Amino acid sequence: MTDLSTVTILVPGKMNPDTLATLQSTFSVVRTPGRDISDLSDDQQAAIRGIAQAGSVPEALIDALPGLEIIANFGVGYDGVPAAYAAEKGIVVTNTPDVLTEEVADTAVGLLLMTLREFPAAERHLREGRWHREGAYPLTQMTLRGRHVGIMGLGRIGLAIARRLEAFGVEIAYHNRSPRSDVSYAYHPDLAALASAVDTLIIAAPGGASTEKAVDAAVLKALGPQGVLINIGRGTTVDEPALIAALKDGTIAAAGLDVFEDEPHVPEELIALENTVLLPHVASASRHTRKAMGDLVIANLEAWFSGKEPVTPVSECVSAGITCRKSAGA
Ligand code: NAP
Ligand code: 8YV
Repeated sequence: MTDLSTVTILVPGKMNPDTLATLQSTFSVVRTPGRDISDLSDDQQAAIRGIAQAGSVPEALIDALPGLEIIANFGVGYDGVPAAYAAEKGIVVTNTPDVLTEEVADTAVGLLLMTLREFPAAERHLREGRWHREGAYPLTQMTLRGRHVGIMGLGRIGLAIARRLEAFGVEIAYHNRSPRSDVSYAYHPDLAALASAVDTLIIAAPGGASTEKAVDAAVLKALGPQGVLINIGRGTTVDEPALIAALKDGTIAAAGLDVFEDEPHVPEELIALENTVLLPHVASASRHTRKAMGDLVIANLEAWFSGKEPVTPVSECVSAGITCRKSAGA
């Protein structure tokens, strides 16, 4: 049985403080401010057997760590981790599915209502004393009533959003690369066709090459002038300049965004627009859910270094058949 306190884990950059504290009390943790490990000695680099991180892992970092066995990603989305590259080298990647699904779906529905019913602007109206001085906040042009919602990415989170929206009495359709056999919502194999069929498009798909700029000018045009875009997936899935143009010229009506192409940089043009509601990537950001994510990061590392299979390996590692330890007792 491996003594986990002898196992060296690199934790680069920001990490949830409670998770970091548990990592530090369980493993031998090496901290670096970012992904540059040039300040670590050769011995320190050679000792690293695991990475626990939120964000990205450059291929060069993987190449620089000869003893690396596992990358435990703090987050379900692992578009910042070259999982296929790691798998080729026999390095396991894990993520944090399921434990954040309900929180993120709650946020998506909240963001949808905030965007349609202009709640942030209505609240500002009250706080600025304008209700008292000028009277009631104007009636909103938009409502959830009668809306037809399309979901790009009907996976764990997309389905949790759909189930919530069923209770709101709206019609639902979706686009994935493959249809699901367990739902009766209308399936559209083409994203632009989904956008044409609905007036509200919610993105809950992963980032990465397969979804890069999938929501482009043509999809926004198909969504139409009553159209509302909600993105809680990844910013890279939306062509941001095309979205800004569409919001400015009335191609679509409004957008609610929790994620952006180049976080934490949000284009000034998006911030200046009145028909946007912008959140700083907070969909899973409660103490409750972040603790559950951190616990799963730790459970994956503990399982691996105790000689067991990781709890939640990503699909690239499962397909590569590398979820068992490379060498027992290593
Ligand atoms: P999931 O269960 O794997 O669902 C992903 C869904 O997207 C699947 O239905 C998949 O269906 C579909 N999809 C994948 N690639 C696609 C493509 N190229 N085109 C169209 N559809 C595609 O993942 P999840 O747990 O629901 O998480 C989804 C994503 O949400 C994460 O990857 C992450 O980026 C994002 N997220 C954001 C936050 C936040 O804080 N804003 C929090 C958590 C998660 P097919 O395989 O059939 O295409
Ligand atoms: C977190 C997320 O904000 O799980 C994801 O994919 O985007 C979010 O839950 C992020 O992972 C924290 O680093």
